[in-house]
Amino acid sequence: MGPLFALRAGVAALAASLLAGSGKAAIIGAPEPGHIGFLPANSPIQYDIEWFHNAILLPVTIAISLLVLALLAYVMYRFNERANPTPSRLTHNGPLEIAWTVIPALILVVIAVPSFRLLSDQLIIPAPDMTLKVTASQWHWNYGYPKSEGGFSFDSIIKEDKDLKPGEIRLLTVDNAAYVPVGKIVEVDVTSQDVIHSFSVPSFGVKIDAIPGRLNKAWFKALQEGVFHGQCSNICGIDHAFMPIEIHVVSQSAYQAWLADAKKQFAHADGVDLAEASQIKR
Ligand SMILES: [Cu+2]
Repeated sequence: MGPLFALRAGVAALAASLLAGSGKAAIIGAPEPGHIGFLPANSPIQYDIEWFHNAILLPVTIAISLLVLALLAYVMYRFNERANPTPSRLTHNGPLEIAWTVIPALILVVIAVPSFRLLSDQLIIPAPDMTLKVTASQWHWNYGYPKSEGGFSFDSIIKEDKDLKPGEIRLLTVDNAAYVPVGKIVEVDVTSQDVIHSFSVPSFGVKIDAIPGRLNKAWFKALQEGVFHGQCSNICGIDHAFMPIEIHVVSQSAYQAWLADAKKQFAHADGVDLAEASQIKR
């Protein structure tokens, strides 16, 4: 966990309680006009990613760029043909060469420590409270809920512009969103049934390839309620840009209510699509 995590999680909790008071799920994890930088963080991993970027990578990048710029400016001023008509013939300087090898190596070590820690936090999945199976297809997502949650799955397909209701975001809204409970560890099992896609939800710090014949795992713990969007992030064909991800993070009671509803709406027999099964019989 990043040092700023506790403070920022507190701010997120405050925002969540304000949101709960308003009684509706606001869209939090989506871009806005003029937006730069990350989408609002909503998982411990994403807070750590932001901290790593803002506290480590940005300062290192800016400091090195300024140093190189200053050296270039000094060389241009001090060693140009007019200021320094007879140049030095020196070609080697042992201490200098050791310094400019060792110092960058040390900088990389400093970056590597939090980087590897973050990577292991992402890849070592804690004991999940629920598992969401995500199957990519050209060009939509299918969400599968395990037997413990009712055992059903459904396709999640982009809403066309003409079907959008007020407040729904063009190109990011789907017909059937996935629901997850707030504050619970959700394991995401990602695969594909045709080509390689990538399941990416920036606010959760999740981006993982969906590969046919393989099951890739990621996880997140959503810290506040709201609607969070993502997109397929691996060019997968002509409609790659039109397979958005929409995840609603809701309270446990709202999640149970949605489950009860979804079980009826997406009725499946033992994970087999009834429509598909009837086709097989014929
Ligand atoms: Cu895709």
